[in-house]
Amino acid sequence: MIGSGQIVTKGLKLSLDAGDKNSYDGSGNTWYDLCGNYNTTNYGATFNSNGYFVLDGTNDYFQVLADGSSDFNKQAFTVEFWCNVDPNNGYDVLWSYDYTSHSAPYYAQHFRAIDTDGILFKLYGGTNKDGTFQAHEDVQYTPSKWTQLIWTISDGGSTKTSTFYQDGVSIGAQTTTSWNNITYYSQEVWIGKANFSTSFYKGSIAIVKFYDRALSVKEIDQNFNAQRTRFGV
Ligand SMILES: [Ca+2]
Repeated sequence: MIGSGQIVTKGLKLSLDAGDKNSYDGSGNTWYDLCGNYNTTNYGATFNSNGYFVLDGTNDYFQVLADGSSDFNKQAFTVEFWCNVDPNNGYDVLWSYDYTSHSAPYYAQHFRAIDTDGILFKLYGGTNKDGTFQAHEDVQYTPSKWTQLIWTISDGGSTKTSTFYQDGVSIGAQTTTSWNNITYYSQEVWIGKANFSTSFYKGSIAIVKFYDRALSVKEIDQNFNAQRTRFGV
């Protein structure tokens, strides 16, 4: 079901695709990682045979790993989604590998849509939500359509750049020159929820990928063009 063109594979650690029968064949609670690394467990999401899962915004989510330590604890990375966000009057968390509880220091890898007004992303990085570093937030995007959403962090030592992309195009970048490394914890890696009760994602998710490096603009465009036809984008 992969469209024309090749997906970037350098640094690819997780590749879930509900439209590829090698990743999900329509039955069972395991969403298989095409990289063979992190077979992911489905907690409640409904499969649609057109090649995606629907999450209800109430209690549906996926668990990639029970403890992300040593696997997802990266200082540079890319998280890619092909999804259709249904604004849920709250927080629609796409990807979460965060602190143990919803208290300081809060977030690490936290990629979510903020849809109280329909058009915001927000995420945090670093060691303290309101302290040493708050990575990148309030980037406008367009919800309620099939779309490719990507978040990259590039690591240049103390200089790091966070960039959001929608449909292959940068929609906001922020460079910080005094970034402490992200502190990670022995915590679950989740798709569709975080460690607070109002975090459940509402909408559809077809593809999730994680790279252990920041993809370039050219590579992001390559991934976009490889699969845009499938989603009518
Ligand atoms: Ca449910």
